Amino acid sequence: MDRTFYVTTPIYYVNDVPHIGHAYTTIAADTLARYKRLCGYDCFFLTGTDEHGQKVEKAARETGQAPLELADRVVERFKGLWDALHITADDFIRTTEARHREAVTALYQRVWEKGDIYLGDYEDWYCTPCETFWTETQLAGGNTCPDCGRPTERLKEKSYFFRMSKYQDALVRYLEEHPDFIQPASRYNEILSFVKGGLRDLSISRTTFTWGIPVPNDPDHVIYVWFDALTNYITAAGFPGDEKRFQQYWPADCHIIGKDILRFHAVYWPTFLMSAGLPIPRKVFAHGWWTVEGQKMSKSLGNVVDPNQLVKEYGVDPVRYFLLREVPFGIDGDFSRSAMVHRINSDLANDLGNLFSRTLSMVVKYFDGVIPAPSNLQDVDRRLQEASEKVFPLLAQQMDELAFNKALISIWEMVSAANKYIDDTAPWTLAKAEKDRPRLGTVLYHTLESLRLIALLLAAFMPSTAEKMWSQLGIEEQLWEQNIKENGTWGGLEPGKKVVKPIPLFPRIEA
Ligand code: ME8
Repeated sequence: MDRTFYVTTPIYYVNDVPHIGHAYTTIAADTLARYKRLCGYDCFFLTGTDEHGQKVEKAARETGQAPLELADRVVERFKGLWDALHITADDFIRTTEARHREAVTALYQRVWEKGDIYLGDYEDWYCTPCETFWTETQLAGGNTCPDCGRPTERLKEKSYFFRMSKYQDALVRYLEEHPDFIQPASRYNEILSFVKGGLRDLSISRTTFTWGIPVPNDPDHVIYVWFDALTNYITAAGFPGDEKRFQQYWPADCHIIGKDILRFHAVYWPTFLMSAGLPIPRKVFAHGWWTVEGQKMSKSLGNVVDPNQLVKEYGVDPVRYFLLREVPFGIDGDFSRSAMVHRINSDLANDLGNLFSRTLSMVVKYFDGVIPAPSNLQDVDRRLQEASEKVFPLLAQQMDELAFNKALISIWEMVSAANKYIDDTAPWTLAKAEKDRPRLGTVLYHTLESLRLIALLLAAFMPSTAEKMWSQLGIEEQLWEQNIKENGTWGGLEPGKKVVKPIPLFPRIEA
C-alpha cells in the first residue's frame, strides 16, 4: 500500500447537536474512504469537532456550563452517531486538544514570520451568530446578515490582520491552473469571480471573547475561529511535529463540505497555506443542502431530523442509501419520509432484497445450498457477465467525481440486469426436468456471481448489507480485505462451497 488518500469532513460546531446535514457529509466521506480502501489505498479519513469561538462560548453560558464541559458532552453525541452510522473515521480531532493548539500556534507563527500579519483597527458590521464581519455592501436589507438574515451590529476592535489581499493574484492563478480544485463546476465559477472581484485583508484575531487559542505574544487576543478550525486538517496530518506523516498525507485529496462554508475552504484556507509555504489541498467538494419536508431545517420550526431516530426506524444502510441515492451530490435536496419509504420498498426490498433471497432460496432448494458449477454458456449468460464487468470502471470514474447517486444508479442497473436474467432464464421451470439440471446450475451460478459482485460494489455504500450478502453467499475471505480491481472480475465465486438459507436483507415498510 503506497498510494495514500486523505479525505476530511468539516469539523462540526459543538453548540448544536448532530442532524441529518452533518450525517450527510460524514456518510459521503465514509463511503469515499471505504471505496478508496477497497481500491487498495492507504486511506486517512478525518472528522471531528470545532470547539472554540464565540458561538460555543455563548451556548455554554446559556446552559450554565463551561465551554469545555459543553464540548465534552456534545462530542459524545457526535461520536455516538458516527458509531450508529458505521462511520470508519481514522481520527477524530477536537480543536481543544493540545496537538491542535500547537499546530495553530505554529501556523500563525509561520504566517507572522512571513510578514503577513499586522495589527490594525477593525470596524464593520458584525453578525454574532455567524461570527462574521460584513461590509456595508454585503449586508442584506435592514442591515441584516446576508447568510443567516439576523440583525448585525456595528463593531470596532483592535485586531490582527492577515494580508489576504497580497495573495489575490496567486489564488486566481492557482484556480485557473487547477480547474478541478473546486467542485462542482458551478461553485468553481462562483469562487473564481469572487476572488477576481478583490480580496480584502482578513481579521484573524478577536478581543471580544476569550474562548480560543491565544495569539502568540499577545494573549489579549484569541485567534479567529476559522483560522483555528481550518488548521485541523494539517494538525491531524502531523503538522508541525511529525514531518514524515505530514509528507505522507498532506496535501489532503478531498475536503468534503457543505456549500455554506465553501468560501472559507476555497479562499481563506489556500491563502493561509500559501503564506505558510504549505501545499494546497487537491480538491474541495461543496455539496448541497437538505430541506425537510420542503422546509428549511431549523430549531425554531422544530423540524430538525435526528439521524439516530432514522437509524432506529429504518436501519443504518437504508439511511446511508437514501441520502446518497436521492439527490446528486452537489445539488440541494429535500428529505421526506414518504420518499425514504418509497426508496426502501422499491430499490432495497423489491429490487435487491428479492433478487438475493429468491436466488439463495433456489440454491438451497435445488442444490442443497451447494454452489453449482457453470457449463455450456449461452449468450444470455455472457450478457450478464459483460453487464457486471462494465460497472466497475464506470463506478471508478463516478466515485472520482463524487457522483454517489450515479454510482448507485450504475449498481442498480446491474441489479436490474440480474433480475431480468432470472426472469428470462426461468430457473423454476428448468428445475422441473432432470435433463435441465446442468443448465439450472449455470443459471444459478451466474446469478450468485452477480450478487457477489453487487456486494463488492455496494460495500462502501451499505457496509452491513454487503457483509450480510457476503457471508450468506458462503464466501470465506474477508470482505474488507478484498480489492475491487482484483476481486471485481467475473468468476470469483467457487463452485462447491455452500450458501446459507437467506435472511431477508430489508423488511418492507408499511407506509
Ligand atoms: O460550519 N444540509 O460547522 P457546522 C446539508 N465548524 N448539510 C448540512 C446542513 C444541511 N441542511 N446543515 C449542516 C461549521 N450541514 C464549522 C466548520 S471546518 C474547518 C469548520 C453540514 O457544525 C455541511 O457539511 O455548522 C456543513 O458544511 C456543515 O454541516 C456545517 O457544520
